[in-house]
Order: sequence, then C-alpha cells, then structure tokens
Amino acid sequence: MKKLIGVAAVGALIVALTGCANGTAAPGEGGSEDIIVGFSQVGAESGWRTANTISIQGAFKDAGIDLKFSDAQGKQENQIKAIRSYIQQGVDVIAFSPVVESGWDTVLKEAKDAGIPVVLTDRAVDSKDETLYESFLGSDFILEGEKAGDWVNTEFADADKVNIVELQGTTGAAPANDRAEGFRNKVTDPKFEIVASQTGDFTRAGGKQVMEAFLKSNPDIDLVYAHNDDMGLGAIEAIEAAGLVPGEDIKIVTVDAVKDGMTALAEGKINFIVECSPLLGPQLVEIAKAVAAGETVEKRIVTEETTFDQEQAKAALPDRQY
Ligand code: GYE
Repeated sequence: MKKLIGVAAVGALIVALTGCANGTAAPGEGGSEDIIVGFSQVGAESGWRTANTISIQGAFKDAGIDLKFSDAQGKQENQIKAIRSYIQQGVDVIAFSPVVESGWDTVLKEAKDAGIPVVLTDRAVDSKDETLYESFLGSDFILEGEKAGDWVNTEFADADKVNIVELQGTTGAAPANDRAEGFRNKVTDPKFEIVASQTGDFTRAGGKQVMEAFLKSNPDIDLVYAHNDDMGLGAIEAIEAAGLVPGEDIKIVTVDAVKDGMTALAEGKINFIVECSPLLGPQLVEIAKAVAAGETVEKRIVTEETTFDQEQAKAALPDRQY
C-alpha cells in the first residue's frame, strides 16, 4: 500500500511538474535529456549521504541526463567554488545540498544573474530572498525532531527524572538546527533534562568520541538523542566500551533509518528511529527537467517519512534498499 502511494505521488509530481500527463515536456529539439545539471554534494559523512549520492547519480543516469557531480568534503567554501564553476561552464540547472544554512546569498545571486535556476535538495538555506532558488526538495527536519520527542514522552511516561544527552549534527546545518528545535518542542516536561549537547558532525567517529566524553562527565545518562544513525552507532561503541548495555542501560533514539541503524534497532541496541529518506534522486530529476524547461515548480516539496520501533525494523530490514 505504502509503495503504491509512493508511486502515485511521484506520478502526480511528474504531471504537476511537466504540466502534461505523458511526462514529456521536452524543451527545444533535442528534448530534456540534453540538459546539463551541476550538483554539489555535502560530502560522504554518513550512510545516509552515501545512499543519497547513489540515488541522485543513478536517477540522472537512468534519465540520460549529464550530471556534473562534485563532493565538497563537508566544506561550504568547496560548495561555493563548485557552484561558481558550474556558472562558468554555463550548465542548465544547478542543484546542491547546502552543508550549512547561512552564507549563500552572494553565490545564489550570481547564479540568478547568469540565468541559471537553482534547486535545493535535502537541506535548506536561510536566505530571506526566496527568488534565489526555484524549489527546495527534502524532509521536514523539525517534524523529525518532534517525532523523536513524541517517542521519548511515551517511553518515559512513568519516569520521575530523565537525563538526556544529545549528539547534534554538523553545526549550522539545517537538520542539526531543526532536529534540536523539534525535539525541544515536545520534550517539555521538567522531569527531562538535556544534561549535555554537542556536535558529532553526523559521523560515526564523531558520535563515539563525544559519547565517550559524555559518559566520563555524566554518571547517570538515561537516553541518547542522536541527530543521525551514524552518531548513534558511534555512541553504541562508546557505551559498550564503558561496560554498559545500549538500548537497555541507556536508551537510544536516532534519525535516518539507514541499514546499519535499522540493524542495530532490530538487535535492540537502538530503541527507536525516525526515518529520513535519502532517495531524492528521481524527484530531483523531474524538478531539474521542469526548471530547465522554464516551468514553475512547487517552492517546497516535502519527503514522506515514517518511524520504526524494534519490531517494525525487523519486519522492514529484508526489503531495505539502503
Ligand atoms: O540525516 C545525516 C546526513 O542532511 C538529512 O545529513 C541529511 C543529514 C542526514 O549526514 O545522516
């Protein structure tokens, strides 16, 4: 059923974006496959990112569209350089996943002045001027944080005092800002205390290192809230090394639901995962084709997502693509 809805939604999107039911709004003589798209990826910090890169490269390949791909290795300056080089090359569309939210107005203005449409994918920018980009395709990160918070409220309904540590994503990144905010929107009862909060940069090594420090300075941690699976997986290593049982002595809630995270959830080492889908490639292709053809697309396209407890993870794992 879920699959059907997904297919229907993509079909509807194609119709909406191309404005015709057969999905062939080909600009010019050669058709939309002649376009060149420049894409700047954040890096390769997590399982989510790897799945996202595979989805995007695969979808453009399948569509027969030339995709120029660059990996910014987590640095905004590299993304700005890549965008400037795409402008210079005169690509038809620029798409990127902004590593942090701020500081994009100048380069986005340069793209706009060059007449090249820009599509944001996965992460948002905080630019006041919304004419600097055509569309933003990605998850609602505040909602993800809220879903994690809802689970915490239910899980600890009978507790008197809950000490929480938070492993934050990359400082200044939209998913780090919003997942922190969403969680705090829900976890409001005074019995909850966020005793420590620090960035683990969305990486497994970062999550492990920060968790080791948290364990040393906080003797009584009840819950880890990790902004992604990879940091949660790093925290598991630190908790086990400290002689404690992850998922039991210390509960863990994360965001993403990539295969390694889902495996740890099915094994009982993680307690709950909020899904964040990295499979943005096919929708990005449709948006790129449409904006290259000068069509107007939805300013905000939100990804549909679910949540998983341990039993649901066991059921979903065999079919998990990433
Ligand atoms: O949750 C994390 C990745 O921007 C949604 O980035 C993405 C986040 C994802 O490193 O694992």
